[in-house]
Amino acid sequence: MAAVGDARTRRAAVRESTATTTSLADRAFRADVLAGLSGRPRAIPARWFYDRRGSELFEDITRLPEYYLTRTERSILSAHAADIASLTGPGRAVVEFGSGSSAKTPLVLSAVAPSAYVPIDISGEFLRDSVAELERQFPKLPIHPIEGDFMHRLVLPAALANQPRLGFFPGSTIGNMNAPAAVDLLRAMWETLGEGSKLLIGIDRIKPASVLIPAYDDAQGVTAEFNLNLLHRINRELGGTIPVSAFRHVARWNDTEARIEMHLEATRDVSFSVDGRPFAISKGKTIHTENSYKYGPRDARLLLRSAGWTPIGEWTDREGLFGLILAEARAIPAAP
Ligand code: SAH
Ligand code: AVI
Repeated sequence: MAAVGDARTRRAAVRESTATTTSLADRAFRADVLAGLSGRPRAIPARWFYDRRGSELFEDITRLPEYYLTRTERSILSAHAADIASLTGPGRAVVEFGSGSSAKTPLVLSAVAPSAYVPIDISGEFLRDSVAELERQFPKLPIHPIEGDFMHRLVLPAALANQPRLGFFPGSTIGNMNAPAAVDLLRAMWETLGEGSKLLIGIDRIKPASVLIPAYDDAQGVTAEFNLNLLHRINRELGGTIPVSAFRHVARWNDTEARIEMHLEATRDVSFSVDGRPFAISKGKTIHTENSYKYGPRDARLLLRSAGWTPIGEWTDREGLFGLILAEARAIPAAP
């Protein structure tokens, strides 16, 4: 993963590191797609949604009336920025995981008087545009973007050595992992940020399917386009011949697992190739493309504790749709 240096050399360093990061990402994308189409059930990890087009479509999703998550989390952040800042204290380096457009970041940066900002995202071009915008808004703040997969080991820029840290993981992106992967990631964040660090994390809550399904299957079809863009991406980047119009977007609430599932369902028997390898999918069969797990308040706190993060503050909206938790990395005590 590519950590990027000081302001003077940042752009050149990003360009240099991007070549390596990109070719590693290309290989990982190819491997995940070929394995995912060969396995049963067919499934491709959700992180591959985010090429430039996918990141733009996600931004469109955040503005949909049905997609309550973004505006709710933003309203919680605005309402409680001062409380959050008094619990974190000033002068921390803010490290954001899956920063995307960094649209919510100014709310945090303005409140916590950070010493530096480190946005991490797999969607490189989009990350660079977001950083350029933030540099305009916070001209004195050192910004060190990292293009890469936050599921892999992460080395923070040397400039952050000895600086206290605040992790920021908004948007309920943690919900796109199953519980073991979520705990692994939270533990890795603990290791990366270090004991005494804080983590501000947004986690979407369990609620009726009548609210959840439209949030993931909106009337304008933007989420459908976001999901189908994965097939376009496979065709573009992996020499695929997938007939995209033969697939439809499906969003399901799986109550047992407490998750929204997104699938791409074949509307007829199809055969195609990817990277020269043949595949066939029968009518009605799906490719599972995303899980979005939802958590009750106690579940969310347990998840954090399981990875060594002790909740020290929690905020929600009036309807209790979404939870924002501030947690502290404490040494994990021996039982009991
Ligand atoms: N934090 C923003 C964006 C959420 S969308 C918000 O709250 O609105 C999820 C973001 O995480 C996308 O920008 C995507 O590119 C990024 N992402 C998803 N999986 C990732 C991974 N494994 N490593 C790094 N970034 C990832
Ligand atoms: C980024 N992530 C938390 C979004 C979610 O709600 O699971 C991605 C998304 N998928 C469909 N709509 C939005």
